[in-house]
Amino acid sequence: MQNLRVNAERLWRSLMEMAGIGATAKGGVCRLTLTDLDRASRDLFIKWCREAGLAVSVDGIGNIFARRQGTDPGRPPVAFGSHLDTQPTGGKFDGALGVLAGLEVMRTLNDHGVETERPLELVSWTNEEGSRFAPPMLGSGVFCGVFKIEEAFARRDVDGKSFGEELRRIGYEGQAPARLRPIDAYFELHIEQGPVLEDEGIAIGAVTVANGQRWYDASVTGLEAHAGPTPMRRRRDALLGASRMVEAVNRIGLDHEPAACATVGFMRVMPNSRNVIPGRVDFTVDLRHPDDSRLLAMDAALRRALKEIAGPAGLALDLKELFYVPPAPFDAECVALVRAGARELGLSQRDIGSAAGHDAVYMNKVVPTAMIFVPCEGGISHNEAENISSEAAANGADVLLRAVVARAERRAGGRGPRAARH
Ligand code: HGY
Ligand code: MN
Ligand code: MN
Repeated sequence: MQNLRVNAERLWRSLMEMAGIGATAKGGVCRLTLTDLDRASRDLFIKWCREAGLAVSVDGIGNIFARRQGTDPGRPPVAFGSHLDTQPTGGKFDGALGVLAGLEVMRTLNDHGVETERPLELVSWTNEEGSRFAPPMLGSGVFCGVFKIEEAFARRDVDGKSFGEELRRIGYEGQAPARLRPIDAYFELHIEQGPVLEDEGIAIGAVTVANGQRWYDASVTGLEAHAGPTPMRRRRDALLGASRMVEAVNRIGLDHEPAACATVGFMRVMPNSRNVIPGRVDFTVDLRHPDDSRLLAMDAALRRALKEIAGPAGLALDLKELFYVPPAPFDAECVALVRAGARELGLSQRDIGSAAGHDAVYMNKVVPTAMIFVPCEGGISHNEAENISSEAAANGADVLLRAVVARAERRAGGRGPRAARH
């Protein structure tokens, strides 16, 4: 194991080929969940898994599992993976790195004839991003029992298409039960999506906690009216009210700095006509914090602020909390395997928190889980300019390889790993 390294060129080729599915003119990727492009990426991933001799199964919510048998097939598998769906102006590596580095781990073990006692399972989760169908992490959420599959199937996109219809349309409503089964541990490699590792010149982040999140849908209703004859003081302008609310959301984030985040990322103005005073505005709110009590304080501040803006302006406010996930400290034993992998490779490392949500956040509720971060250029992500070096991709995959094999080889009772058999 000591000298085992992934094939960095092969990993990079796979990343670039996958990035070609949904490639945008600006060098990013738009591969929204359950679209034809998502289907194409799934088909390619499954083709590669089968070429690597993995047994592929798809569950009822479209999660894809690719299994490498262990010498003791009855033991719960060590799982690892991420997601292939992207944001509308996403990058090549958010999600895809974790899935394809996992595939590279399987290919590398095959190349060197390494067997592991516990089986290994590579996972590609459905709808991690939550951009087309909110809330996010629906595939892992159903698997981990956070959502009922019926709830997921009923979710609709902005065009009114349902999750269930679209999953069936792309042919990925699988036969395997979409529910938890015995899994020994879960690891997820992901780009940091923030600036810390790059700023500090550090190669590997051992993720110790994922921030809590609260997502909301807000609707502000005023009165559509003619932009000309309607006197300024007689207006009930929904967009003016919503604009003040956006400012209030930003203020809440600043009031809880440095660990807080508060974002309005989506807004729909109706009727969105230049000479009509907007009668209704729908928008989203995304609050995050590593401390649950601070996140709750941000929630209270949000409800208060929006009400105080809507009332005097004669606007009706409807605020629904769509999604809440508490902060998630990861499993100490699994995090220690990430640190040990980086140490064995002589890579610089630090503990770090995740301000982004990941499928690992839900897996962490039900099995021992840890994440590995690698730096991304400028800390930029959810942006077509998202970029990493081939070296960072290989570093992350090499740490993933070590953590997964060490976990799969650990003897009962948590004692250290046996030497993996070649
Ligand atoms: O929103 C998130 O943190 C993740 O990218 N879905
Ligand atoms: Mn992601
Ligand atoms: Mn993302």
